[in-house]
Amino acid sequence: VRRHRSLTVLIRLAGILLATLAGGCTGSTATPALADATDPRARVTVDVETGTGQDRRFAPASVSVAARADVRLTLHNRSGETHNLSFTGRLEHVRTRTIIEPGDRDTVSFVAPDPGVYPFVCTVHEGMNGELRVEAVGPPP
Ligand SMILES: [Cu+2]
Repeated sequence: VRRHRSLTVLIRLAGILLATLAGGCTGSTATPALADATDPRARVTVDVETGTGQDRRFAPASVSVAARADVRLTLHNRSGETHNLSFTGRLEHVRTRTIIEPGDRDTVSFVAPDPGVYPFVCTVHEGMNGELRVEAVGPPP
């Protein structure tokens, strides 16, 4: 009978200890998860292709990212001609190498600026253009 009682006490103590540990864990992991979800410097990968053959266009011609995101934008030249992707205006320092050969890719990295529309062109082909839409960072869902 005595043995049975001390076992019961041990089980109760273990239960209290587990409850305390679980509570401590929940409290310490909640904050970093929330911080990740609202991190304004989210990393974003953007893929743009050219049309094939002599189809001189960017596909898609309009891409969107969140303001202040760390953007890695890749242009994949799927055509039979050389192309590039060069921003104009406030983002004009962001450009791939001037000559991307057919089949090749080039990647540029930059921080998305304030919300707005930022045009880009291919400097080899007049009229071949697209836009980056930078969206305001909204409240977490
Ligand atoms: Cu071009």
